[in-house]
Amino acid sequence: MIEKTLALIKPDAVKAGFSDAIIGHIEKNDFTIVEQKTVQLSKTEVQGFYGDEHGERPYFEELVNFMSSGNVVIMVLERDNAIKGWRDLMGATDPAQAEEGTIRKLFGTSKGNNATHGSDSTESAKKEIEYFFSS
Ligand code: IDP
Ligand code: MG
Repeated sequence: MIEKTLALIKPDAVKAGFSDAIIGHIEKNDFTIVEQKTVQLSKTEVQGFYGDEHGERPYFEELVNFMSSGNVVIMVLERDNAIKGWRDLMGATDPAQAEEGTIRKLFGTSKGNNATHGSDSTESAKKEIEYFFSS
């Protein structure tokens, strides 16, 4: 089934100059980038994005500071089975646990600084795409 998912290149990877390489992996895996913008998120925008799910977690403040620390590349990816396909291509949350060849293994440095984000379900994909690309 053709789906859309939200993908985000996090500030660690943008700062390290990995954006083009990550986009190369995306294109090589047959995703179409249907929306793309580069922005620096405010703390309030990050809290709005992650707060419902992670607001009570001990790492939440670190996550908000990190995600607002520099530019991010926010994309909508379209493909057959895009949601799971992008999660698989990213690999596990902790780069140390991620499989060889995955984006987080290649470009992430810690569980927090893990290079990319991807929606984890149909509902979150819809919500996250609307959060950044409604208008
Ligand atoms: P996911 O990005 O693979 O869906 P989640 O568990 O939903 O992983 O966590 C969202 C984001 O919060 C992670 O990608 C990571 O940047 C950050 N995070 C999760 N757990 C930790 C942690 O234990 N320490 C620091 N940051 C974390
Ligand atoms: Mg998640």
